[in-house]
Amino acid sequence: MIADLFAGEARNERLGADAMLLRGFALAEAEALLATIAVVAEAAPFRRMATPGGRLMSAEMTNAGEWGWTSGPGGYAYRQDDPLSGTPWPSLPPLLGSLATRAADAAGFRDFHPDGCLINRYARPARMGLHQDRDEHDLGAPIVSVSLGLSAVFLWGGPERGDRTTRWRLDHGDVVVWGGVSRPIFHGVDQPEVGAHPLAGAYRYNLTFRRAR
Ligand code: MD3
Ligand code: FE
Repeated sequence: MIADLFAGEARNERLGADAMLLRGFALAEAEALLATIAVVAEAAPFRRMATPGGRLMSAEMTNAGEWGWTSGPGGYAYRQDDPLSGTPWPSLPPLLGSLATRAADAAGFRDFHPDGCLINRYARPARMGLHQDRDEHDLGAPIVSVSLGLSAVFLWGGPERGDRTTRWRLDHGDVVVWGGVSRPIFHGVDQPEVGAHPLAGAYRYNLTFRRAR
């Protein structure tokens, strides 16, 4: 297949200032990443978290690394312990950390060393509405996002909630790096496409590597 000639080779697109889509950047490691997600989820199972307003988010989440993002009646917070077990989140496997560092580097952000990885799992009709990520201490650090499994349309807005959005299809193995002026931009993601992915079944996974502290 022609596509195989390009497997693992990044094809880059600019979403906006300081936001770079590295097509296929994680393709060579995708199976290992999915296996790692399964190991993490044995210790820290996927769960739907409650919003501060009392609704359940439709995406299921878990975390790896020193700091894990959580949501509940008390608000949003990065925590070192999984509230379900009271024990630390599973450690961030070196494979994941180095992938994030390499992707950030490829997008021009040097020395990115994440201290947490939020793992989102979407099965239709799960989606994520427009929001900003601003719970991180150092908003100067980028976020690296890796998409696996079923494809979905990502919505990329502006600094105000009502700003127009552009739509980007994120496929298995795609990596996006967001830093600088892109950090406070409103964004969200539609439910995954219909179907089954050969490696991930009915799911889309998204890993976001973050510097929380
Ligand atoms: C742009 N996740 O976990 S990843 C999230 O597909 C989140 O699961 C979506 O938004 C998902 O917070 C989109 C892309 C992403 C992640 C963080 C960002 C884009 C971002 C932070 C700032 C700007
Ligand atoms: Fe986000």
